[in-house]
Amino acid sequence: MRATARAQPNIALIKYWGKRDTRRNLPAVGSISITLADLFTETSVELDDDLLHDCLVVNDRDDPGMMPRISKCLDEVLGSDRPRARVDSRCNFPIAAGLASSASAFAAVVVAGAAAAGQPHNADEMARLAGRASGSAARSLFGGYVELTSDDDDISVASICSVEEWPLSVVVAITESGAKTIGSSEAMEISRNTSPFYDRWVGAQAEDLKTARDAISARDFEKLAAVAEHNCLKMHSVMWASRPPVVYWNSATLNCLQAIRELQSRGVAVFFTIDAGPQVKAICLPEEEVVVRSALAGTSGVSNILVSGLGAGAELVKQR
Ligand code: 2P0
Repeated sequence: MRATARAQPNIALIKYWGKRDTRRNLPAVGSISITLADLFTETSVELDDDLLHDCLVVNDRDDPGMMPRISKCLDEVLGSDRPRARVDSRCNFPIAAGLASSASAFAAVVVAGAAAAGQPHNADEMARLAGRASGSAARSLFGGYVELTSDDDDISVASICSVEEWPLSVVVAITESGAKTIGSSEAMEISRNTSPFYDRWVGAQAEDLKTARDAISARDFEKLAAVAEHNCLKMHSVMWASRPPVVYWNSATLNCLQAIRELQSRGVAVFFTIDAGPQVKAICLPEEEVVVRSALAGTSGVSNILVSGLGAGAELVKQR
């Protein structure tokens, strides 16, 4: 009745921002992401009939704040009459700082929870269940380049290109390691209700998805770079125009963008993306990783650098 799963976070190149249905947590738009290899969450779920309530430990500390979402997620996987669970999670990168820690956390808990109950692993179904807890988590069930499609009924998720077919590197510039000021679920609703650009954002997404899909299948780095940067800046424009404004950037975020523009002007194959946090993710060809890392490490306000290749979807590590 105990199982351990490992999941890697993913970085969206074509972003999810806004929900069509908050009750079922259905995204208003599709998205395309890359799953990372070297950052991970490893989670054990132990089901125990004698336990009176669920408990959650994250990085060796009780985490009652996150507990209700984890409990709800396990209810989705196992039904609410399930045995209570001891959940022990370990994460090798900063949590809740815009590095997609909820994506790897929920992907891992869904896989471990199902395995602890002896359920078969079906990635499509696991992705749907993880997506109810956190939209981006659905994408971490798959490796490489992943597309999430959303309609009025549900989501579907699939890998559209493998890591081996197009290996890229991701250099993350950490500009602030604390938790973000406003969670993405709440911020998305503020944008949906108040941003004058929200409807345009949703309306233009199909075209960005197609451009990115075409760029990935042609391994066209420049085309992918252009559409990913455009999509990212559009999403942040929607946020900035919300009331109250949703601004995740700090001055170092902008310094990093400038450093990446400078690299691009020298012909370095790199582009940026930024999520619901102030960190900057630089995506580059593997042979450019050293120069990108060094440029961002020397940028004012950058406190740490994480580097990762692309990796696999969530996997079961242990079951007993
Ligand atoms: C993404 N983000 O596509 C976008 C880009 C942040 C900016 O998905 O409300 O934690 O739990 O479904 O998945 C972060 O939002 O949101 C996110 P919920 P989630 O990666």
